[in-house]
Amino acid sequence: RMVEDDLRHAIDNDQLTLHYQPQVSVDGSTIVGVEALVRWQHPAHGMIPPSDFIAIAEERGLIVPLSEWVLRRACTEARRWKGIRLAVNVSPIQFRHKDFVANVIRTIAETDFDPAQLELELTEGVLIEDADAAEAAMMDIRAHGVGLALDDFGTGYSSLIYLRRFAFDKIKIDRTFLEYMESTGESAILVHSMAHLGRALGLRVCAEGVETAEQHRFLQAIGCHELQGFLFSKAVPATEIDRLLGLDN
Ligand code: G
Ligand code: G
Ligand code: MN
Ligand code: NA
Repeated sequence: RMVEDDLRHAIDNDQLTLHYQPQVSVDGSTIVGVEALVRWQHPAHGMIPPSDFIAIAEERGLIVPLSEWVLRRACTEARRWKGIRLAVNVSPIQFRHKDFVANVIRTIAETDFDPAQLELELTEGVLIEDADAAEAAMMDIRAHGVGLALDDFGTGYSSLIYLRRFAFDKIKIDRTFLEYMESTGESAILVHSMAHLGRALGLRVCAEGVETAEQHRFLQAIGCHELQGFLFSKAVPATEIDRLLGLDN
């Protein structure tokens, strides 16, 4: 109850903030997008990571207002970053809400954001429950020009079937595959296969969690399109993205 009241208060009183993690071209030279990642600056407990409150928001019926706050803030801030994509995470419960697509489209319109610059990151959990409804919502979103990425790719149960059935533009290879890549060799084979599969299906391939130059070289060699990870940048405040893009304000 207390956490719930606290979180509701945070949503209504701007205690939430967004950080943005750059997504770079595969040679590492150019920022091609940013992923919005929410943080909670709690007056008593300090910075609370999303892993600690997204699940609570989902359980307590707060994920819709929380997500609307995130999308509105992200579109408002990212509007000045011309020519780069804005990626926003979507929770399964948010996605299944009957007004999900309408809410997204309304927020884009109200913030005057270019739908072609927006990409929603869905996880497999989004698709599991009612595949027909999910398919319809995805078609609707894409018809409005918004892109769709399959997040955490490779970690679910039926990722391959989903690629055939659902209209994604991109896969994001989960960072757990990179974590142990150097040590085993098997992970490298899996990452290579996922990149090949994505490309063969005409999808953009993004690798997440890139931390070392060695991983970078490998991911470039196997034909990933985009990279994201601490080697390039952690998630940073909007003003830092301004600086990275050479905007002064
Ligand atoms: O930024 P960090 O590594 O702490 O993020 C942890 C998790 O929280 C990631 O899985 C990320 O997808 C999720 N997350 C971050 N921001 C949002 C958000 O705005 N909405 C949803 N649904 N998940 C988010
Ligand atoms: O599940 P999702 O992909 O949305 O989660 C993004 C999360 O991954 C964020 O919490 C972000 O902080 C984290 N992250 C981004 N880059 C790296 C990285 O290079 N290494 C590690 N360990 N985590 C990362
Ligand atoms: Mn993500
Ligand atoms: Na991910």
